[in-house]
Amino acid sequence: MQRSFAFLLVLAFVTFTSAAHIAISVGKNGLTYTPAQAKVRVGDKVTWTFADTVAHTVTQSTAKGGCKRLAGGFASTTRSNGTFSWVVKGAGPWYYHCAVRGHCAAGMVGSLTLAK
Ligand SMILES: [Cu+2]
Repeated sequence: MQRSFAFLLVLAFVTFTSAAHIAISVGKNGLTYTPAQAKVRVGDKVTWTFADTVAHTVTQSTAKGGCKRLAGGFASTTRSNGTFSWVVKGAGPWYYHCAVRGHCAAGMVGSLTLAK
């Protein structure tokens, strides 16, 4: 009885601390993020991987589908390789776009929303 209770405690601990790793590719399929919409949980680590011949950014937006940078929001540098990561905090949803000239207007936007 005592042993199974300890096991349950361990199980609960593992369940509550297992943050997921969300992978999003940048520019792999044109001016897009793949996936463009991702479900996340608080504590998850989101990693965008840049792999394109042209440079892009991951820049948090002020509004859904918007091309304006949110002051104090997450923002990567302009790059064509490497990664940018952000750990989910707050209630969301979070919207982001590519700040390279013309890319956001061409539809290069993404969103993160909390999984129910
Ligand atoms: Cu871009």
